[in-house]
Amino acid sequence: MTLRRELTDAPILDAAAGRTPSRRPVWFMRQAGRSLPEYRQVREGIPMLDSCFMPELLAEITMQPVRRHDVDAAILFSDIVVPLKAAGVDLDIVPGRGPVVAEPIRTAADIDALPEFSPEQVEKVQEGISIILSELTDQQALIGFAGAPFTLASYLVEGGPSKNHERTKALMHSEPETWDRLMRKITPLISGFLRAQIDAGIDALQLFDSWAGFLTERDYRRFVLPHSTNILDSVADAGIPRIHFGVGTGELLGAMAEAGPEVVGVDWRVPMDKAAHRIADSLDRVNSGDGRGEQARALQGNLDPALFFAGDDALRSEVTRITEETDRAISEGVARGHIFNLGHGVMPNTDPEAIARTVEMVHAIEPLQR
Ligand code: 1CP
Repeated sequence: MTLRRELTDAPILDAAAGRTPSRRPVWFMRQAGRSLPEYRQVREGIPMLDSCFMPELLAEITMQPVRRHDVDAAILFSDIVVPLKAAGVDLDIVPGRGPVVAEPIRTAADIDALPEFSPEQVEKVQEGISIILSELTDQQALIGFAGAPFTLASYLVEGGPSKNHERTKALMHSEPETWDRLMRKITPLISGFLRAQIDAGIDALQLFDSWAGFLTERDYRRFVLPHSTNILDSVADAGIPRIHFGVGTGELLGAMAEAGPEVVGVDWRVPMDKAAHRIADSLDRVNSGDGRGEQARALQGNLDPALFFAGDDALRSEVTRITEETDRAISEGVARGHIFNLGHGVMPNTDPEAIARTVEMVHAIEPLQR
């Protein structure tokens, strides 16, 4: 087991904790990957899921965007289906499509037959984390991650990427007990994968509930929130910032904040100040009496990834708008800090130069003094 690094001057950790960072922290979801020619080169001929279990390769891919773009964090190169694969579920990541599960999970018997996860299955990932930590500076954080139960369950139930998640929704509504059984089966796997990364020394973690935005708030609260809360609770003792993010989650921001993360990732559709108010209002309602400032969370986001295609003037004006909105929310006491990011991942054919220039634009704006 690795001892956790003591990072006293890492902008991301300062922003997550509500301290003034030495510069405005920025990283991008999917910053590693197909937008980078050096990624395409090292991945050539190596299947995606194989690369996630090759320590030197996964460390190299994780470091590529950090070297090239001067972002303030690395995100572990892996995938949300890695713990399922490691445990022995028959699945693959199909180029151009995404994760495909050989035998979709739809009955109680299928759920009971899912294999258990144990940390030795991801030793190669832990070795990769050690290499990455030896290459990062003390200002750069390593973010580990896992898929949240709804998003992971969607791949298992649908058998692959889904446009409407209809089988998953059908299962939760028609057989709530079976749904609950599935949630209780995959929760330890997700917690276990996060714990393995924590033991290897990650500095922060993100729980991706990418597809939660397909649910109504009512269904999210009933079928998902208790399980995501359990996962975040299970890793609270690590004392590292926990980020929670989903796409199209404008209506769910308050509920997702109730799951307990220090940082809420905001999709690009919602203005940051509005997001902050929704979160603070919701937390105020559940923890009445604690005072508004206590309810504030740090926010992460939320540039539309399509803006990388729009040229520098448009990019600069969006970067300015987003930082101003967030600074206003921080000044009003409804947000605790800001980690600049996208409102979803980098698209594969993005020009890496536009990404690097955006990092410069964010770093050029003085952080709000706290
Ligand atoms: O061959 C390839 O290059 C495959 C493309 C690819 C990559 C680069 C996949 C398949 N996964 C990844 C890496 C990955 N996946 C990272 C790496 C770190 C980084 O951000 O730089 C991360 C964080 C993920 C997490 C992930 N996988 C999510 C959550 C984040 C999000 O984008 O919402 C999801 C939903 C997946 C599933 C997945 N894996 C791959 C694809 C193409 C998909 C999405 C498929 C779909 O649309 O349903």
